[in-house]
Amino acid sequence: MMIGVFDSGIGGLTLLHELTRLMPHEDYIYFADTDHVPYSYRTKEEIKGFVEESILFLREKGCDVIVLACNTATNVAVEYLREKYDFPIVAIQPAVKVAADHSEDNKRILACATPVTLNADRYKNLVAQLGIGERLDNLPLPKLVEFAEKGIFEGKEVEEYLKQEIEKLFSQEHHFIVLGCTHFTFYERIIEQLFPTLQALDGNEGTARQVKRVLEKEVGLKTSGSGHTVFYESGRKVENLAKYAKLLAKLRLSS
Ligand code: DGN
Repeated sequence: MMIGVFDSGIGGLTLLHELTRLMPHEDYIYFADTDHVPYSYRTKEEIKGFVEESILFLREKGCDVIVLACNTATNVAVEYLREKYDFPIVAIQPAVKVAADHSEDNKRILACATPVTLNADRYKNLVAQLGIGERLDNLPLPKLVEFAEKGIFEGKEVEEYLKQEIEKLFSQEHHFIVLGCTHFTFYERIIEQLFPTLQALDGNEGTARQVKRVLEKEVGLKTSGSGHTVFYESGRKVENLAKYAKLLAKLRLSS
């Protein structure tokens, strides 16, 4: 079984990590669209095109299922892609449902994502369906994607940015902070250290379980792989590939 995992850059490694924990014997191909990262300032039409091209590459490489490990891609492109293609596509989504299900009605939820995700109809419809609009605060944190892509995972600059942005909306009524961008998971510990009353939630574990369900139901999960992961990035580049393998290994060591 070959599982294709897509993100604009390194963020999807945090979901790939969950996938390999849950299904260690499957094979994975990770694709990072580093020619176009960050997606935060791109138009919806541009993002749709980038994501489509990337997932077709993963299909050509033999992936049985495609995982959008990019909330921005999900919110802009997943409907379009599912209408056009009949292979299974599992897509991550900001974990606002988990936050809603596990918090009391008088508690507020802070949801962080890219501006594209927070402005997308798909995300707004999800919030409306859950009926949590009144107790939800949305906070775009696009600079975290840029920090992560530059390999800056800690330090004064990151802490100051997080403090300044989160303090704009933070109150003692907030219980959960939703990390609605896969790049943000790298900063989970720092956020919880800076704001000890906040509990961070991301969609990685839930999405990994969903991939397993889809494989079992639609493709037939056979643990015949060797647990191997291959990395690719757009533009036929290779310069970041060693970095991805190292980061994935680091995530494994720290969990
Ligand atoms: N990792 C992407 C997400 O989950 O939204 C961020 C993409 C970006 O390029 N801004």
